Amino acid sequence: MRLVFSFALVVALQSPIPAASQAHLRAQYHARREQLRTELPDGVTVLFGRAEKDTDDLRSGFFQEPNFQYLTGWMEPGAVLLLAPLPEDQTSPGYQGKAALPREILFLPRRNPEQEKWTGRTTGPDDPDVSRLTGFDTVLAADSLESQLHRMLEQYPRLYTLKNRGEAGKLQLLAPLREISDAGMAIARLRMKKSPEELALIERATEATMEAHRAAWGRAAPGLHEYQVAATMVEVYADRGCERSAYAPIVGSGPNSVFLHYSRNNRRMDRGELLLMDVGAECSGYAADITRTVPVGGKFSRRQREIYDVVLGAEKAVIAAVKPGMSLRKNSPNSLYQVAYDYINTHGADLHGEPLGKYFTHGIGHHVGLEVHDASDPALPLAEGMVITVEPGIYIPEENIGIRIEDMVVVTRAGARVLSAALPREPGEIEKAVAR
Ligand SMILES: [Mn+2]
Repeated sequence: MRLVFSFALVVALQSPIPAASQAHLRAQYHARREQLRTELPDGVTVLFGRAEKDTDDLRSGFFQEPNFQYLTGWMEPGAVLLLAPLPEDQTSPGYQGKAALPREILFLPRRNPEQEKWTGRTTGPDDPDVSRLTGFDTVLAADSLESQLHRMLEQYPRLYTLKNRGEAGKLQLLAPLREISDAGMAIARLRMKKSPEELALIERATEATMEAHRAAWGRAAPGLHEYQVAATMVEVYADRGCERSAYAPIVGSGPNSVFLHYSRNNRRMDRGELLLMDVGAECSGYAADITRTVPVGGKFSRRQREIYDVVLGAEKAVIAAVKPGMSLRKNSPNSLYQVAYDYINTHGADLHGEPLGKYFTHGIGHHVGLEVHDASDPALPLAEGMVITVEPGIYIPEENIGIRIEDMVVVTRAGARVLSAALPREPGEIEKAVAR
């Protein structure tokens, strides 16, 4: 049941699913917009969904802007969301004018038969069932945004949008005399804590990603190219119903294992090398992010194993330290990064007898959700219901050793639950799984 439901979360608005869950989904998106209004009580918020032509990249199809998806669930291109704050005290001056305005409007582009020949049927603002399909009482044509915005701005002083998006400039043209404030942090703070429905989707992405890693272990062998391993992994999660990769697969063998975001994936691997796979699925919009490092041919060298054990020890130390109040930031009193760094720097050594801390060259983790590096307010400590990765690594180019172990973790009331715990990390188990 949960699977059926969670699968429905994103596609609900376009596919026939039971009326009860449609109502539930609409209620969830609506509740998020209500929360945002509470966060931004003094102004009008305008958010732009992605347009069909936002990018010239022909390698990927349309996908929705994640903040827009979070607040509306609407997955068609070119939509705009306009939110007014919650109605205030009814006795205050000006209340009558505000009460006459819609609290929220979804703007949709008018249907365009020429465009539909290329990209398919869209929902238009005049479609008779548009309110039911979108979950919005007021749905208007996108070309009326300007007039509606001006009506709203007569009543409210401030204007919010996502300032890092290109449309912020467009909005400034529509309201040249207004200072535009950023809604990004307020939405990020909402997105940090995952609902049970979101957790179910993240678990589904994690399951599919674990299966992809297992398939890669069965395939990786001397003579194979990195992209072949990547292809096997992508095939597995696509076959499990995940629509795309959450990020470009990172499959690095031997000397490539030390490059943090290596994605050329074009090298032929040899026996005895390390193979680092940082690959994750996106399912119904939600990402997973898992890394394992395995020995090609099935046996870690003594030195590889030494370094592996340090990374694994650091990962375990960090997971044991995860709880509400801890932080992902490097320089904070409850820093999980510091836990990893201290472990790494006090275990093992490089070829010159130096401690290994300097080879841990990135952060300890990040939030995961609609985006693999999910929106977050870095000043906020971890809290129950947040989903993060824990991913210590050691990269020693001089030895062609790059090892990262990355797991998906939910912060619980007292500690952590590792969503990817079923995917082996112990070196003995890994060797068994890749042996040939
Ligand atoms: Mn990561």
